Amino acid sequence: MATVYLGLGSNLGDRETNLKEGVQRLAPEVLVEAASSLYETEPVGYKDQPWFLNAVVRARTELAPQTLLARCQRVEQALGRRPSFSNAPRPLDIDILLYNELVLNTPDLVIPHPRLPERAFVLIPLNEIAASLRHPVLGATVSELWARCHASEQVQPYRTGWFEVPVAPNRQ
Ligand code: PH2
Ligand code: MG
Ligand code: MG
Repeated sequence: MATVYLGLGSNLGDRETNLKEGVQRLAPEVLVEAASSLYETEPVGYKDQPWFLNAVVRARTELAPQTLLARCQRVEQALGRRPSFSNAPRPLDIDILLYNELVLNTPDLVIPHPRLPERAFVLIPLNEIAASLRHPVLGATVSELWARCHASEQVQPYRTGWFEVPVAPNRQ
């Protein structure tokens, strides 16, 4: 069983519903066991698009990294995401940030997520649920990464308690 951290983002449609639906549709293969607050964030990269809602979740899964990626992409598509240019607006984006202590470099999947250290919209929610977690390549904790991050995009608290972790008998 692996512990993974996923970054969620939405800036099209009903953003909060998209994030909730996305988390629900990852089950039962990917069980979310903790969620950060929601943050409303200024777009990074391609600027001419609506602001995002972002969150980070911790989940447990038996899926191998590539299978987890495929699972995340299927959920993105189910929520209406279609192929587009990189950094384009989307109803739902699910990025694998960390997978246990794994370091993986393949053409279609890099873990830890390569842009994690430079994104406030990832570090702020990740710091909320995993401040003392250590980055397996950089050796720094999430709170240290956040302290030394120079990101300048605006990140505003949006709401807490958007996702209730379900109490299921088969979670162990
Ligand atoms: N995702 C991107 C590019 N830019 N900006 C914000 N604020 N939030 C995102 O989730 C985001 C982004 C590519 O996936
Ligand atoms: Mg992304
Ligand atoms: Mg993505």
